[in-house]
Amino acid sequence: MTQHHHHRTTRLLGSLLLVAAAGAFTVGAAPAPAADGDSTAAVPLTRVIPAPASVTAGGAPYRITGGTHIHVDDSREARRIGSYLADVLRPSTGYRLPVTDDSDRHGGGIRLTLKSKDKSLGGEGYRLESGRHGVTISAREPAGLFHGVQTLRQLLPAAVERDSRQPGPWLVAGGTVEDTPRYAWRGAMLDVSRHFFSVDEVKRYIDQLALYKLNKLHLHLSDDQGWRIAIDSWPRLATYGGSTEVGGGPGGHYTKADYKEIVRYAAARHLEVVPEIDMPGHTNAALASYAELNCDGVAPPLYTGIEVGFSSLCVNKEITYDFVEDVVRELAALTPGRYLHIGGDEAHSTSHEDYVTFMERVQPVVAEYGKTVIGWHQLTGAEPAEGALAQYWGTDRTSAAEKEQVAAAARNGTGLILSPADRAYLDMKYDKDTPLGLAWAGYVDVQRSYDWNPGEYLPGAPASAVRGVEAPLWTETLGDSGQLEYMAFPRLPGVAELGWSPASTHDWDAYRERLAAQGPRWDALGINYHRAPDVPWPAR
Ligand code: NGO
Repeated sequence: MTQHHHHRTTRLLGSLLLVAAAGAFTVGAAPAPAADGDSTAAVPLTRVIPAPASVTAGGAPYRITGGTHIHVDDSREARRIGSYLADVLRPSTGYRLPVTDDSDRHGGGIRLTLKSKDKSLGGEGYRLESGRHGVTISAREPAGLFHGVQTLRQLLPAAVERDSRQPGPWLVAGGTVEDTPRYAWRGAMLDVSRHFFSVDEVKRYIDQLALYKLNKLHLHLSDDQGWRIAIDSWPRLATYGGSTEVGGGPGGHYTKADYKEIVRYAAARHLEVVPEIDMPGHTNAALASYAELNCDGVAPPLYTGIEVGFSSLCVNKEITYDFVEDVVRELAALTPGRYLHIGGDEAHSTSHEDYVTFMERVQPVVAEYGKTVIGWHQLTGAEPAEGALAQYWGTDRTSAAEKEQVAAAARNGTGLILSPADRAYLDMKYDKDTPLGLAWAGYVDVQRSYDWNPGEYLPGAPASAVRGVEAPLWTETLGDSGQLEYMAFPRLPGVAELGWSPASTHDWDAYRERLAAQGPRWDALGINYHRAPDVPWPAR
């Protein structure tokens, strides 16, 4: 980030306070009644985000009525997903929708089964068939069934998302959807360090990610402004290092119980939590908490501004590696997922030599505790460990040499997660008038965030190295759910679609129509989205 950027954002924070004071950004403000269009016509099977891999429309629609049952197979997982679907449908339909484990028997209604024999569905795919007598979603794995349920939600009128009884009718168009993801990695990152977000705020975001079939929640748990996860062997990290945030607010941290609850909630929605401890830079909160981590033995004060690149762990002190190992051990124990993100970006206060030394010592520690390393793409300036993934966050202005360094690593086996900042960063302003966010990577309007191809994005990187995409949401300027939503919606679904849908479905003109149809859904859910001018939203 440039100096220019910092001045701009400092001024921005001033105007942000004025906007907040005027109450322009409220969460869950009473939405106007949804304009659902002709309420007797079913939503076309193609009007889903992410675009399904294959759709065959035709035949009579299914109508959910007061007599509909949700039939699940005899597995615990199918029952759990059936109950989740019932929880979505009951408040708005007002129907009982009992969940019964008799999907093997013939009959109509909604049927959820994990007994699909179709190997091509893989671990996340599903098949949805709808006709006069019912809707059947079949999959091989729970994640696929869950994604199928998200498709079913979008095939029902937007009003189905409301929490009070609505008139219906509740039609599901006839036909078949067969759907599997393009990429295994479809992530969203939330920066809980620059501003702290409560467990409930994180859960709210998880629910929004699940709607679009995202499957990774990357939590940026530490930075200069705050350390957000309790580490028993270094307790001051959280109690002191977590005690503030950008702007000087009270900050906060997750206890281990809080964190486990986030992991559980995410897992129930088929998202894997990927924890990040950023190092060796972006570490002021840790350095402020323990004087002995500093090369000069003096703890700096806590930091509440938005500069970057000024802090570094002391690469030549042994205690640094005791610290890293303790943190990695405790974090790995909290992490059922495979990955641990070690940051590695903007280590401007660490010499190149020290950076390489540090990464050489730290990556094996991650492996020792059974986890696979992810780093921001600067990790490719050192030697990425076997199996490591690099998260690319460059822009069109990134130098050819830096891009080539990442591409060379990719040719060498390092997997890539693509988060180009001038496309996928949800904290970039949409345009000059956006009251929140940053602009160091330029303005990112909805079309720009959607209109690129991850498979061909990085010159010289083999398409097979691309594991998927991730949309980071940095929170220097964002302090509550309403503000997160304003930046994430409507861009987040576009990144989700890049991660899920086959490239052959990619078409901005068709996408913006599908996206517009999500507006009434977000109104029904109380999501504070930006009514971007490049999307033809229906009138409210
Ligand atoms: C950069 C920087 C972060 C900022 C973010 C703001 C990365 C990987 N490091 O992205 O510290 O918060 O930009 O957009």
